[in-house]
Amino acid sequence: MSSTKLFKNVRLKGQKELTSILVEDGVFKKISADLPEQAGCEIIDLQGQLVIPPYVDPHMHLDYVFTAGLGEENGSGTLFEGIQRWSESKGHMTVEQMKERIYSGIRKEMLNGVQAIRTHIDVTDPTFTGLKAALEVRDEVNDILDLQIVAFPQEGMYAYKGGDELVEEALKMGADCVGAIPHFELAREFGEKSVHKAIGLAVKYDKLVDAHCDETDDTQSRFLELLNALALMEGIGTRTTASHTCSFGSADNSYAFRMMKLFKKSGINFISCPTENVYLEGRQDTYPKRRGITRVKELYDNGINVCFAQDSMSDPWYPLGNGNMMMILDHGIHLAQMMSPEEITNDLDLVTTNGAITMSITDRYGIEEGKPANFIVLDAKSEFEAICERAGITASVRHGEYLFEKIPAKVTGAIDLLK
Ligand code: 17E
Ligand code: FE2
Repeated sequence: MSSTKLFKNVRLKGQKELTSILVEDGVFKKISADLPEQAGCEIIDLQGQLVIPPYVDPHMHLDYVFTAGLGEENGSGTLFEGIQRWSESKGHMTVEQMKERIYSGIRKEMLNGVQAIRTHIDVTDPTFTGLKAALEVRDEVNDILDLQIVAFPQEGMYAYKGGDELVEEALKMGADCVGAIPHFELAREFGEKSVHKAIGLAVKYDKLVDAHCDETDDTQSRFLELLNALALMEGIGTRTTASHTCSFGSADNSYAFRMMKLFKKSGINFISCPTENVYLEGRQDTYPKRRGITRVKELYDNGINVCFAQDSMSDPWYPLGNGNMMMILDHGIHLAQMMSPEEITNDLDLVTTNGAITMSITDRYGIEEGKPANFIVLDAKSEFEAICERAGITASVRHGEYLFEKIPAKVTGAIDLLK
């Protein structure tokens, strides 16, 4: 028997008038202001709340969730000490323990309305504990979450012998994307070699690419330029992502001007992790102190796909993080100065649609007839209110079914007089 639901009084992005959404068998059947109430159809009144596609977190390290306290503290607060601290403490975990932490990270994100996550998983561990755990979880959550796995060489591909082979093995085991960390390799030449390798592997195994790229304030770190060029030459720009690209935020304007044209040509995607990188970068600066954030606003204005991500939840790099994409967005639009009326109307794209474009999942993502009925409901009546109030979510719906509903806090007391 087919099941139908009619969501009434829905406010969609950029629309003043309320509309209705008819869902049949888990798919958006019809989206229109005047849909009749049919017999046998469940009616749900959303009372003018804003309905948007689910949040996407396109850059997260689920294998690191809640590992902040396992080893020595990252006293310098830098990326490089983070890598050292992780290296010292990793390797003492079973697949089951790893899965437990991955699940706790996913649960936190999903309770904040996320329904798609791309996770980097450290594969510079010959036992592949993290990868085995993540592959199992990916299968187990398949119905409720789009989970993509990046074969990420946290300790480099060429900083020790055999690193590149581990990445290749991880792809054979089932990782979806090739990762890299060129700014961590021991010399520029090895960084370049790792970028060549990542693109080569993506072509060989038909995988996506997502490189940690230039996560440093060093203006000489320009692996992004090579990543983009190789992706362009192979015709896989839209399947390639440059994550972090902090140094591009410190680059000279004339260089950036030239690069923007080339990014546009390749179709490469960008991910900025605003909370994480404002915390990790600028550590060698005194004042003025850099923010460590890539040129988000300028990429956006040039029509290049850019999105925001969480990156960490209490790991050796960053002590906080809870998967609340509205909080990430709030930090991101402050740091990137994206608050004109027009920008505020579109800012939610940075944590929804643009992340889905980055993940190459737009065939099954978005509020459009014929697509899976996946959406979230915000406790707000407009984009402005959502962002200004950092609105929470009141529901997350997957294939037309509630994953959960949240009831907004009820306020009572003398404050009522101020109505
Ligand atoms: N590893 C890395 O290389 N960079 C980061 N920002 C995190 C882990 C969180
Ligand atoms: Fe990262």
